[in-house]
Amino acid sequence: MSKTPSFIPSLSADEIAARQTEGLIWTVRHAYENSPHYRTKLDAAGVQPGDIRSLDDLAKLPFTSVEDLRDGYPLPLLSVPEEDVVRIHASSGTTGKRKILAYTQNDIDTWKEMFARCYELAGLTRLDRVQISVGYGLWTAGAGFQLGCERFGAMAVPVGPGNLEMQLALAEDVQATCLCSTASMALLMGEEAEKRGMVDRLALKRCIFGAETHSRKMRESFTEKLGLEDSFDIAGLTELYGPGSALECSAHEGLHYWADIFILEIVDPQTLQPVEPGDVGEMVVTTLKKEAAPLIRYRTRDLSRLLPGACSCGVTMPRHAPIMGRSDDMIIYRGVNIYPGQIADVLEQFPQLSSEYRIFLERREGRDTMAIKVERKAGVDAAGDEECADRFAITLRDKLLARASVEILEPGELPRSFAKSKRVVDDRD
Ligand code: DLL
Repeated sequence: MSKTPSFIPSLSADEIAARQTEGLIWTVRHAYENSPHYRTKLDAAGVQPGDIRSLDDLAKLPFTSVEDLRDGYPLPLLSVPEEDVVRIHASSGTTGKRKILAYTQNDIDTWKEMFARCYELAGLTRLDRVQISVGYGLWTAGAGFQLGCERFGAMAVPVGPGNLEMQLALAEDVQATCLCSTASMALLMGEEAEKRGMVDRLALKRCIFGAETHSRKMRESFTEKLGLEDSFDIAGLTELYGPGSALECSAHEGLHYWADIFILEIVDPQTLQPVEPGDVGEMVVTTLKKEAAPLIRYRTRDLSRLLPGACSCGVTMPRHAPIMGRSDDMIIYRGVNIYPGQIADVLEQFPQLSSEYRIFLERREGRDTMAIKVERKAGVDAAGDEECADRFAITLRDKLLARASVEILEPGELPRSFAKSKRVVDDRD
């Protein structure tokens, strides 16, 4: 077998900075000259392409946000003639209109290289059999995992999500070694494999999972139920090609991101000023070679932090922490700001409960109420439910300063998802 080539460039910090400078200068000129939308924005901010000469000049540039994607819909930020567009992808978007993004062939090729690096970082070889159990079609997920897998040279098994019976039968028949899915889908597969007592017949060693936040508990649960050796959190968003912008390495000390393909800034979402190195803030990305729809200081709404210092795995690409959630996921409940992930954190303290939860918000007689539904783990005695629910509610009150009613359901009773789990049902106005 020919050796798997290395896709991950070993660049020093100076080399990365040089590529970022060159890419930034190119991107601003390209966007200014070819996108009426960017030209108007940059003119309004008093910035001309010639003003951008170094990475320090990034701060002069205006931010781009999801609102900018509405302008020019269905091909927002388009910066190439339409004949150069070879594909579009879309994501549902949290607020109303879907986000559609266009790609040139070079954009697809960049994405492909970026993703091949992810498979390499996750320790795959060309002999791996990669079961791709995320959505194909308009969503970037299936297309991204597939492109990267073929470029890397492993065997893609393009199943798509859903149909657990078929997923497991196929995983057994082809002896798939790597599962690519959301954390929710991996959990579903694990639960089903456990129910059928078939984990010993599976050959899955790794799972590359992403597209949503996950808790340690959720990861431990699917790792154990699927009999995995290791799992890797993968990040990405439609606006930035799709999945594959960053991946955890086997050291599990954060996600390496491809700093020669985009610049990542972390800013305070209120002041839009950079946070102190290592502090949590909103992830803002600027692409360095994206042609069809370049991003200039695009506000992703995702919250994370940079992890300074070198990684013990030896890869020189910088790292960010796992994505903690989206600023627009924040619930304001009786004047307190709560992120769904904080409920997951509380769950970590209750070994008798599963990783799953749902938050229900209602307004009754002018007052907000919050009900949290969690699940007992299989094999745990239901006699302890009442005491456990009381303790959960007290922990929530102490940690989040929020009063909620807590209900403990039977194992597996909460709805499961093949894609991204919906954790919050907000029925307030
Ligand atoms: O979810 C792309 C993707 C597919 C990534 C499969 C990884 C795996 P969108 O539908 O545009 O694209 O949603 C992007 O999902 O802004 C984050 O809020 C969230 N997200 C993506 N990856 C992670 C992750 C895909 N690893 C939005 N952890 C992003 C937490 C994630 N959240």
